[in-house]
Amino acid sequence: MSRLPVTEAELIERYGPHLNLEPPGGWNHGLEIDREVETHCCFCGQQCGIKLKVADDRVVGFEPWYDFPFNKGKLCPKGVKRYLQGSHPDRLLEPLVRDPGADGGFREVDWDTALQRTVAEIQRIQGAYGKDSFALLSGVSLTNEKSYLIGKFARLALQTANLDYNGRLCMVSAGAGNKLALGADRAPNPWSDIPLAEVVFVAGANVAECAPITTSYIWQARDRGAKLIVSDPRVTPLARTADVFLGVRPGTDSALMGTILHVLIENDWLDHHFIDEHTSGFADAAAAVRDYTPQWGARTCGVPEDRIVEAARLWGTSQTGMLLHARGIEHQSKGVENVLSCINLGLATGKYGRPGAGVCTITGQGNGQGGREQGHKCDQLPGNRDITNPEHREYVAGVWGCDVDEIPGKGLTAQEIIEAIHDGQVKGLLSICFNPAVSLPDTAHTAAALDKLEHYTTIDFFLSESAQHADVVLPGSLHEEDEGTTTSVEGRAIKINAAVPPPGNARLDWEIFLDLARRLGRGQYFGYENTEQVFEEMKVASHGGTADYNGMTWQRIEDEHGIFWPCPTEGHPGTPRLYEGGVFAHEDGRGRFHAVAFREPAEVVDDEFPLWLTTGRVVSQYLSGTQTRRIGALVEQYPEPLCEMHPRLAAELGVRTGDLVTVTSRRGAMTTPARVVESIRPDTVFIPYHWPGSRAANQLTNRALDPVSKIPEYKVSAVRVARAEGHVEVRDRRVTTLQERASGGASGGWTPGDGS
Ligand SMILES: Nc1nc2c(c(=O)[nH]1)N[C@H]1C(S)=C(S)[C@@H](COP(=O)(O)OP(=O)(O)OC[C@H]3O[C@@H](n4cnc5c(=O)[nH]c(N)nc54)[C@H](O)[C@@H]3O)O[C@H]1N2
Ligand SMILES: Nc1nc2c(c(=O)[nH]1)N[C@H]1C(S)=C(S)[C@@H](COP(=O)(O)OP(=O)(O)OC[C@H]3O[C@@H](n4cnc5c(=O)[nH]c(N)nc54)[C@H](O)[C@@H]3O)O[C@H]1N2
Ligand code: SF4
Ligand SMILES: [Mo]
Repeated sequence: MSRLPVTEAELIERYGPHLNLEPPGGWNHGLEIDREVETHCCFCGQQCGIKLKVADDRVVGFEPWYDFPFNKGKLCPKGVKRYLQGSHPDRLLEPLVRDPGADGGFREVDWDTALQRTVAEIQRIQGAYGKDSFALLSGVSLTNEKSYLIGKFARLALQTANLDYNGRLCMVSAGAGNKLALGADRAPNPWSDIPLAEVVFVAGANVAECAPITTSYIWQARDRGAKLIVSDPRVTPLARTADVFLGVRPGTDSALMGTILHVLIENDWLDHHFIDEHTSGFADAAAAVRDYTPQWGARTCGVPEDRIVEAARLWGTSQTGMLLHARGIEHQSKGVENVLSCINLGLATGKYGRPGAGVCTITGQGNGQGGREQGHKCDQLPGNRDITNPEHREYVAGVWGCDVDEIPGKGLTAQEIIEAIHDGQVKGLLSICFNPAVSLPDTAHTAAALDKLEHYTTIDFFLSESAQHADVVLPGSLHEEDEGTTTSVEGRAIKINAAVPPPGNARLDWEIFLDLARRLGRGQYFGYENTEQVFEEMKVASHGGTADYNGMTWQRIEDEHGIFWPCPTEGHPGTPRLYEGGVFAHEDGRGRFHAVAFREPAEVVDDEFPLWLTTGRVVSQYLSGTQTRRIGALVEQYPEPLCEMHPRLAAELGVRTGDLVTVTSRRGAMTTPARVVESIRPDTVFIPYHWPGSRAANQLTNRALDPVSKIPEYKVSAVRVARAEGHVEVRDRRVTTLQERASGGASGGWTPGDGS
């Protein structure tokens, strides 16, 4: 087992500090290409079309796919380099079982041995402690078909209520807000609406780095004269070009949006006809912001008063406008309230159901949209149905051919499952496409939970940091090895095509679940021969739900370059824009305002922890990093987490770029190089979270959850920062560019009086 490096130190020893595996001249120099396969990028929710080049059953490169309408051949650095994962020497090729005596802590076994071990443990644990003592955690880098299958597997094969997914760390605040206010959960607009907007308001989204293709839609709007408003504690690359930059203090978005609503009301920049005819609850929402004057908003959010008023004026006096939000406002213990306060601004000004008008969340993971519809959330059945609703249960039981009582009730959410492991309620875990050891808040707490499990099986194609805690590791499939559909940021279902078979003894993810179901004696519910059959059942299961795929076929999806849901019947063209004519998805057709009163984040700064910490992403790394930390060119671009801080704070601490700093919170401490930039609030530091172990930002973050969505508050913790011994050369290639541009006088540079 010497092939499997298990610790960070071993990885570094083996591959060098930057894991750069690409030989000079590239791996695929001079190879003859057998075929090009039209498919989509495996990474973010933009789901860019891409053509993968295949030689000798290996993906060896890519070509732009100019015909796919969303990205028209454009790709970001991750899309360009994604093809380097498949042939990576760390790829898992055989099932593994934990063996403390073996080199690397694991021993290779055959599939039968591995699966029997897992099944025996499921049966032992469920026999001793009850069905719900075995939990399943899933992920939304998986296709719709796999999400659907896993939801059904948990309910009918494992028979546990405790199934949840990594979208819980990502999209759930937006999902809950959308459903509460609008009745359906999807960005209401196709992205082709963005260029039609007179105002684009980007709230808590680092568009250029995390949704790179969306930038080009915003540029198109700019070319037509659109104004740009950005709210973020950091001057992100996009924010450098903004007309109005609102440098909010972390955790104050509902105060900012509430103040904007107050100003809209004071100036009568409202669409009264829309409010009267198409909404309910305006009076209560207005009452909640009665005292949210610009002075109060400025004090609370740390943003100059006149900028808030200017943002309100631009939004309120324009005919069209799009508000795009992402995790900056959603990753909070009031994530749902933040989303609702954005939707209030859309409803108040009638910005729904028309070209160029809408409030949209930008989805995160590849299938962040579809994966939150097909029923692998703890409270959900396919079609975005509610697992506690008797009619919804009855319908799905009919499709599954089971007794309705066989479908368990609502289970625990992802973070609650970790707490339940600590409490001894959950004893066994199966996970796929989820790396909680890196991605959940408070990593020490997560690691202790994983180690406390009586049994843990995980399915992955790399030995992730979570897999290193497992008893059984099953080698699953990479994106390009299986086919199915995903649903992109726009709500467009698209076709993922298989380019190559899984290498070695790795298997397709969905086949692993079928095998497990058979071994659990529940094979009768899982008689699929291929994933197209799963799709055919899934679309029936979704019929009549808000996310209705019933009229789609794989062939149509491919021929039409994707279909927007709802698409309830054969021949239905799909629905690029929701709520046309102001008709919302609630039974009364009205959009609902919500009264949102500002409250502070779960943790606030004090004398001991005087700075705000916020966390997020950089363009070249993806999520917990298991994939992108293995791609040399991406690692080169941003090799290690840097603690971004403002020059004023750096001067107070006596720190220059490259000096090591120790960042301490109530959960833990980490030491990492500083990066001094003018593009961040002086009272805030930012650390990207893509690294494990001692380099994990989640050593510091807070486990506080939003009461409705149960999303962790990744975006707000209180910390102190001190200079540590040592200095390293900072290799981040962006440092110069950012500093040069910021000092070049764009709206980016922080000026005293901008808050804090
Ligand atoms: N390169 C890259 N792209 C990705 C991913 C990746 O890992 N790497 N992941 C994908 C996934 S799953 C997701 S969820 C998306 C995430 O996409 P984004 O949400 O755009 O990315 P984040 O970096 O998490 O946070 C966005 C911004 O929120 C700001 N922010 C922090 N705190 C606050 C706050 O209190 N209020 C406001 N208004 N803003 C705040 C941060 O400064 C940051 O600029 O990206 C997707 N795309
Ligand atoms: N501090 C902080 N923490 C955060 C965030 C933040 O902004 N700040 N963001 C949060 C967000 S938005 C998200 S989405 C989560 C993401 O957190 P995770 O979902 O834990 O992150 P991933 O890196 O996607 O982990 C997925 C694992 O599944 C594997 N995998 C990927 N695709 C497949 C597949 O098709 N099949 C199989 N079998 N395995 C697969 C990968 O190798 C990887 O090990 O992190 C969250 N954590
Ligand atoms: S923008 Fe997202 S989908 Fe497109 S290439 Fe980059 S990571 Fe892939
Ligand atoms: Mo995400």
